[in-house]
Amino acid sequence: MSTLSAPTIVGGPTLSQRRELVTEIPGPISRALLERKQAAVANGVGISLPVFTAAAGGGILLDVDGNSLIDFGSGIAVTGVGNSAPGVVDAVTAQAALFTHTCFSITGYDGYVEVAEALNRLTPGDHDKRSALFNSGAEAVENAIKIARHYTGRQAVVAFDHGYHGRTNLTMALTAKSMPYKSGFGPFAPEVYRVPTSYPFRDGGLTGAEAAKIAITQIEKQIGASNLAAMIIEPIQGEGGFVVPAAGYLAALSDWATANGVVFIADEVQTGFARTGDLFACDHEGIVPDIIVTAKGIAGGLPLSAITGRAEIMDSAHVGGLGGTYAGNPLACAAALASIDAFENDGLVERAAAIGELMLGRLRALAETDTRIGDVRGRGAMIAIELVDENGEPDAALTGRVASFAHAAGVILLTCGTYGNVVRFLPPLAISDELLNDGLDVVADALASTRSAV
Ligand code: PLZ
Repeated sequence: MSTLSAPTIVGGPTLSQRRELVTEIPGPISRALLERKQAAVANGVGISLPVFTAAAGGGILLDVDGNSLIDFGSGIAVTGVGNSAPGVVDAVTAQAALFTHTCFSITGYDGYVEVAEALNRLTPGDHDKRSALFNSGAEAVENAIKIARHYTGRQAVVAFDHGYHGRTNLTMALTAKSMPYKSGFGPFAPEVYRVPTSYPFRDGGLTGAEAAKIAITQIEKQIGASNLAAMIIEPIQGEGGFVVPAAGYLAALSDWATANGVVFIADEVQTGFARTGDLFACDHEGIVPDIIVTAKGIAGGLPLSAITGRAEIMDSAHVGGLGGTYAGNPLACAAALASIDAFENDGLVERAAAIGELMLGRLRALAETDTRIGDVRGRGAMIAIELVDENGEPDAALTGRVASFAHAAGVILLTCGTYGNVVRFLPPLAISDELLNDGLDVVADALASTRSAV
């Protein structure tokens, strides 16, 4: 069971930390807004749970109809410190009153430098580091690849089966799954290659060393190590299904990369900043990437991303080669500094680990009596169940029904996975045990209800 209680940061307006439905989901005001959305917003921009937000904080999202929903998504692993966390709100408000923008490449400001210093200090490894800031995860990934190519003078990049790195042109090429991310949006960037990964539930239980050997052999034979600028991998795959690789897999890849002059890039956009019960997922296995990509959890909901890496690699790009109008925006930097303060001083890493224990315990107990839960996995506050049919095949339809049941009952539940059959849990670290348990009760009810329905 969870040992640590939720931190006192509740966040946002003082919201009652209780699930409560006062209308059907979505309620009438959300439905009216949805109609306006359909008339005004491009069709490709979907909403998986079509309620509109009035406020959010702690483990609760209050919708415009007055429903209090349990937040098991954190806006896809973003609001780890809480939504509208008071420290973040204060820092952003104070910064907004001073100046909102200069463009860091025109005139500097200390917030940007302070975030870079914090990242250099906190990311894995004691070597000399440099950081650069951007807006989105995809933009940071693009820049990591740019720098790796510039530094190595090589062009090829390796990504992995089930990987997700974004929706821009280069990152679509790096992302594995076609629908909905890539289909019809090509052609994609050249010199991107994909190799198998370690997926213990689906690869017959290969050891980390065995899975790494398969990937490395394919790289050596089909690309050639001397052509390879970088390999990019999520230490725990996010959109691909919360796939935790077998022990030793990441280390084997990273060692091979080092031996072959290949830049090893860890995409910690989803796993970073306490999410997995360590500050970074690489920390679990002592992996020290050449470049680490961070975003999402870094700034409590403000758009900020970063790359941090070995000084000699990061400094290889010429002055003026990196940048962007809004990259490292002062409001986002202020939010990041307040968030980083909370990660360091408010016990959030420990809280994430405790959330993981609670969730894993309850989900494993459910799996004991329900063979449709093929796998329970994850670390810290990044946990998932993979749902399968009687033949062990991915059951995306069941997964959709479980999510819909939860939504109707007032729990924001996300799905993921190459096969669309993974239910994932990404609660804010400010959530209480009571809400966690209540939300998991709903998931248990959802599974029970789908069992009785034919
Ligand atoms: N790398 C590992 O998880 C974003 C995608 C949401 P951006 N994942 C959520 C969606 O449907 O668009 C992500 C990630 C990893 C990169 C990214 C990209 O980050 O900030 O969405 O560009």
